[in-house]
Amino acid sequence: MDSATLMDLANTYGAHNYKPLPVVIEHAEGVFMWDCEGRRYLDFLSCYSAISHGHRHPRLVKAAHDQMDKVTVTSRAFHSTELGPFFQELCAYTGTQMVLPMNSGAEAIETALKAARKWAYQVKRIPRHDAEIIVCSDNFHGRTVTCVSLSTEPLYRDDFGPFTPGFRVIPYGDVAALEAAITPNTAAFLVEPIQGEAGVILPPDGYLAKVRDICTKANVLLIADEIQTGFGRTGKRFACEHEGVQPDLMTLGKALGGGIYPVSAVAGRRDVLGLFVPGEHGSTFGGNPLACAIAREALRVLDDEKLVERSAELGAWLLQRLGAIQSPHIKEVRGRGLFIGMVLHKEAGGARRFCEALMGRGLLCKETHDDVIRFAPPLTITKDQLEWAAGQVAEVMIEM
Ligand code: IF1
Repeated sequence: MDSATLMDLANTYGAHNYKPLPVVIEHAEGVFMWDCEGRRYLDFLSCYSAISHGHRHPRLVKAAHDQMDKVTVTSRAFHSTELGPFFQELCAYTGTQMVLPMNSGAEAIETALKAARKWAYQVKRIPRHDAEIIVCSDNFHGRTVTCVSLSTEPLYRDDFGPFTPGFRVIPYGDVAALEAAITPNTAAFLVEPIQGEAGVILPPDGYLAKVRDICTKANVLLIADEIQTGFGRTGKRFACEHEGVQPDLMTLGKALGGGIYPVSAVAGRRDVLGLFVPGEHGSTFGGNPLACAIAREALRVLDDEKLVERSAELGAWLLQRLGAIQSPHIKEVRGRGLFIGMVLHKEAGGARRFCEALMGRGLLCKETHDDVIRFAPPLTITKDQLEWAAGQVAEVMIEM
């Protein structure tokens, strides 16, 4: 079937909860994707950082095939050979003491919220069901009813109430607001080290370090949402490392699954995650052997191919190169590592039309919040490919 027919099918039988660019991906490899008509595109979205290893990385495909020839899912009613080693290796990679595996990022967020509330009642002795969790405006933590209950984006929440109670919203990057929002009932502060969906918003220098200090002093759990910023995307293993901050819990996802399989987890303090008792929390697929085998290899590939260092080096070049483009449309270029947002002036008429023009030139990226173009290629991209892409962006931003 050709692209038009396939798009019609999807439109006819699928809910319209997305408005995708009019391109139908037929196969992909490395940093490239091809549509049904054989056109090639450079992937500058990387499935929102799930494709940090590139499409179908050979080592990850092999790890998946090898595991599929043994056992794929068993439920957690039984142990499996991949589970313990995955837990140990993920703790080592994150510098934490314990992990709880799930599947989607939102499930990791829900798990972290439940862990924080349980810790509040059992350890901090907050009266049951009065626990409060502080979040930031313009956050994005997922699409479940609880995740949108703590969102400030009307589009994500308006038709989906009634909402989960117990959240307080403060401005992002505002240390004083955090201090003022903490009460004796505060269990945790949930924050993205860099706000991705909000438009790659970096906090003020030193913010995360001050937040760490405030949370420690107030006995409030610091939960870092590294689902999008994790695993090298920002030029460090995790974005908190830019300020040497170790959160009490961190939520992980996307690239942990190597671009092949949904794998997420909460990693953190043993005295928090250790509070879960058998039967209290779980999921059908969480920690399945196939997920563990792929995630273990994904961590090894990050190190073996120095993808974190590449992200830092190539990202610094890209930030400078995009920042040098002389275009009346560009208001600001910001980011860390290969996690960059180009903010356009309102007069530019919205970022989507620039993404459509770039698609016509063989570069696929995505706007966020109308006026920001997000650039997040796989961390395996080469300098030559990056130079070509930056050239396309420069031409579009100058010609349009
Ligand atoms: C969509 C956004 C990005 C995330 C952070 C948790 C989750 C996400 C920091 C939940 C997921 C995805 C969801 C996807 C588009 C994409 C996205 F625009 F929606 F916000 F990346 F910026 N924390 N982000 O970024 O993880 O349950 O999706 O596995 O919903 O359209 P998930």
